[in-house]
This record gives sequence, C-alpha cells and structure tokens, in this order.
Amino acid sequence: MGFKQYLDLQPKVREALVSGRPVAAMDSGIVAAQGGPHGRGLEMARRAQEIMEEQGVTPAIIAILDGRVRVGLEEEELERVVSDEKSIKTSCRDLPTVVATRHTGATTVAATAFLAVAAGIRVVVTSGIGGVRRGGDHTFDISADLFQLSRIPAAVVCSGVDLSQDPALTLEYLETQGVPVIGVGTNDFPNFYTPSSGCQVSCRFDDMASLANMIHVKDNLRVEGGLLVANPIPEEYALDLELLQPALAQAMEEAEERKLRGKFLTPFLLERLAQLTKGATVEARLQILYHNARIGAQLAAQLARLE
Ligand code: PSU
Ligand code: MN
Repeated sequence: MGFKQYLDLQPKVREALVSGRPVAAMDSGIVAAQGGPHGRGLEMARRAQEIMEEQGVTPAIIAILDGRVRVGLEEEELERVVSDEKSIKTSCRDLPTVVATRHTGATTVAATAFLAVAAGIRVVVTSGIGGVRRGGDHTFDISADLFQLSRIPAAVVCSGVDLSQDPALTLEYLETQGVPVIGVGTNDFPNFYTPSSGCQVSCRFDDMASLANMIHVKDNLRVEGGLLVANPIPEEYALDLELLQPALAQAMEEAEERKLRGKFLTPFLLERLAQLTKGATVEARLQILYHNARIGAQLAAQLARLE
C-alpha cells in the first residue's frame, strides 16, 4: 500500500494523470494564513487555478486535510485550508506527524514537491521558495525547501526568494546542493519584488519547450534532484526596493525582539511586511503567483508532450 493509503487524488487530477494530460501542483502554504496572504488567499488560489486551466493544464493544490494527503482540492476544501487558523505549516519533516495525528496542514514548497512527485506530478508552482535568510551564514536559518529540492525531482517555479532572504547565499547553497537554477528569459536571478537581484542563474531558457527538453535529458542522464525555475516578476508590477527597506528592517527587528525562530519566522515576516506596506507586497505576490502559474502550466504542458 505504502504512500497510496494516505492519498486522495481529486478525480479530475486522477483522470488527467491517467490519460497523460498535464497537471501542475501548487503549494497550499502560500494561500493559508502562514503565507501571509492578508485575507486574499482564496482569490489568489482561484485565479492561479484558472490561469493553469486556461493553458489546458489541470491544477492540483496540495494540502493535508484531517490527516489525508489531498492532491487537488474541491472549492469547499480550498476554503477550509485558507480559513483554518489552526492548520499546521507542514514541511517534509512535519508530514508524518500531521498525517498520523489526523491534523490539517498547509504544505510548504518542500512538502508540496515531495507529495507532488509521489503522486506523479513534476511541476510545482509557488510565489517564493524558502531561502538562506539574511544573516543565515551565522544563524543557520536555511529553508528546508532548498535541501529538499536537491533530493526531489520536481521543477519548482518561483520568482526567487522573498525579501528577508539573501539571494547570493541562497544561490551558493543551491550550487553546493547541485540544484540547477534556471532563469526564464533572463540571466539574472530574480529578487521577488523586482526582476533582478544582481546575481546570476546557472542557466537561461527562453521557452518552456527547450526547458522541458533539458529536464528530459537530465532524467536520461540520471542527474538526481530538482530544479529551481526562476521567473521574474513582470516589470509593471515590480515594487521599489528602496521604499520596502524600512518596512523589512522593522519587521526583522520585531521578529528578533520576539525571539521568533524556525518555522514561525517566515509567516511572521510575510504578514508584517504586508501590514507595514499597506498590502503592497501582497498585491505584488498575487501577480508573481499568477505569472508563475502561467509559466508552470506551460512547462507542465511541454513535459507532457515528451512523455
Ligand atoms: N515565501 C513566500 N511566501 C510563502 C512562503 C515563502 O514569499 O508563502 C512559504 C512557502 O510555503 C515556503 C515556506 O515553502 O514559506 C518556507 O518556509 P521556511 O522559510 O520556514 O522554510
Ligand atoms: Mn527557516
């Protein structure tokens, strides 16, 4: 039985997978309270799903509901995940506990990628992946998303790492872990709210057919692990980093005062940044997610053609 005894595939996701039609996963962590969606989680999830459908791709949001691994959510299930204030932020190490104790969990990128691949889905759409935090060279605050991506053969489509992370350290860590970082139409690693961090990606692909082919070659070569697909925020939605710096500094200082550590830090910072910028970061994250949903769906469609 193994993994399947805990899995509930949404019927339309199952049908798509069985008939070889493209499916792209999305993490529930970004739309649940922990993702700091500031009351806009449902709108965000619905629109991202719609965008994937418009590309002919079946969306599969992943979450844990009462200990069941759910791949693809019905509308009322999505509403539960978004509104459940007690849902547990679930990374890979939390998965066995959340499932065994029949709790409800919103999955991080790491857990989403793990469950997606187990269910037969290769592409994961998110807004920002966890990174090496600013100061992470001495705090050791390095997201499990990065390490898990070195083991799980998923292509995670994101727009870089959020502002509280250090893009240069994140890229060093990914290099060590052997994770290719692909720039979509760019050589620059995106900086989440702006298109460039000033750091370089490891390779650039301008269209998803060529990237799908590279992934196919990677599989044939048996190069293990996943890929980070870095898709820059469209210029018209980019924020002014200068204006964000004071809010970021304040949020990080408050987190320090509260001695926030581990899994609680990212949710706090995302929410505080949203409050301090009066929702500007949330608006940008919505647009980031929609753009990633489009690119992720295109990649899933191209991969399905090769299989
Ligand atoms: N960054 C964002 N939005 C998010 C997250 C990160 O801009 O919602 C969430 C994702 O679920 C990601 C997780 O996988 O936080 C990483 O948490 P940590 O930094 O604790 O590893
Ligand atoms: Mn951390």
